[in-house]
Amino acid sequence: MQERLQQLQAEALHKVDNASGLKELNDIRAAYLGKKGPITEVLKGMGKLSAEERPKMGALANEVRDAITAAIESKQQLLEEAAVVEQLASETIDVTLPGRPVKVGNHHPLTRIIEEIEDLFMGMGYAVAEGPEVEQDYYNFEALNFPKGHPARDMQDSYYISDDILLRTHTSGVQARTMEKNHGKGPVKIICPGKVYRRDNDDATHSHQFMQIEGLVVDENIRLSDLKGTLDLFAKKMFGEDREIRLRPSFFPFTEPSVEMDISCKFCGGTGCGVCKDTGWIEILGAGMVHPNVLEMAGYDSKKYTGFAFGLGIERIAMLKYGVDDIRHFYTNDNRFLKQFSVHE
Ligand code: FA5
Repeated sequence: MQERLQQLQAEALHKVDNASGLKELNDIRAAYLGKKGPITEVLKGMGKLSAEERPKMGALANEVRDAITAAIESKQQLLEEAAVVEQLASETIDVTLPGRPVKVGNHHPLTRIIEEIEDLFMGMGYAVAEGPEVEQDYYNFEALNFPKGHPARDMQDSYYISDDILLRTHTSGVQARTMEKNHGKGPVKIICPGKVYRRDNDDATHSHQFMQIEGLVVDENIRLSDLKGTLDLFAKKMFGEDREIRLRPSFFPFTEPSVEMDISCKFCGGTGCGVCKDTGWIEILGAGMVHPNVLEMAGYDSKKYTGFAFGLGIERIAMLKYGVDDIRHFYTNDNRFLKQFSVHE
């Protein structure tokens, strides 16, 4: 019996030594130390031993079990440590590798122009106002001195939703809304950026949907020279001192007198090209002194108050400032175009 136990110990220790994985080690444990294992089997023969030998064999069997258990435990520790080392090696991150570049977006060129113009006018004490894009005929036309059937309505071919509701053709409706809210009292000094819609044919300088910024100043003693000075300052800040500007007499039912402002064409230097339709000039805004009828309709005493207003096309300004030769580039969202305006590259 003693020999058999020693043989089992040597056999088990050899297998433990050669075990290459935790599963194999568990199988050895079950095979040698389990209830149906060979050691238990050997011990069943204890009854045949003398009373003297029995405790010796019992003690030897315990020693054999303890030796196999200790060998399994230390091997288990070795295998677990090896597994951790292997896992760490396979998950190693090389922190010295350069990172992948993160693409950073940028503001749309039209947003940049709006923000620049807002900053400029806010610096002169203007507040920023808003108005609805789906507008009542009253604010888009009637309150601006365009009665129903007035031929000047044809200047702005409109998208009507019902007889009285349309997509606003200009931001000038905000003039009427703002003055009405003030109940004919006190000064008004606002700009209003926003989208407008017209049934214009799309070409290099026209779009059926575009953006405008409206400006309105109403107070006592506001004169045409105030308008001229404001537009002059605006043009110089936006385009630089060297660009030529001209004011032409024009007509809008809601201003009297009315003017339009042109800037010399950046693409041909004023000699004439496809973009400026061979005129050498590009129109960027309409303006004028607020018509007394418009002041009165909004509740202002036109003998006491006067005002000026202007409405500029944001795309046209962006075209001139950035040298974009076709308005449609602003709407196609072509990344090759947009990323030229990135401040990050
Ligand atoms: C108006 O819309 C007037 N409401 C402007 C105004 C405001 C006059 C206050 C007097 C007082 P006009 O239709 O000219 O005016 O348009 C103003 C500007 O919008 C033009 O100078 C031009 O820069 C731009 N614009 C007009 N039509 C288009 C279009 N189809 N596509 C792109 N820009 C346009």
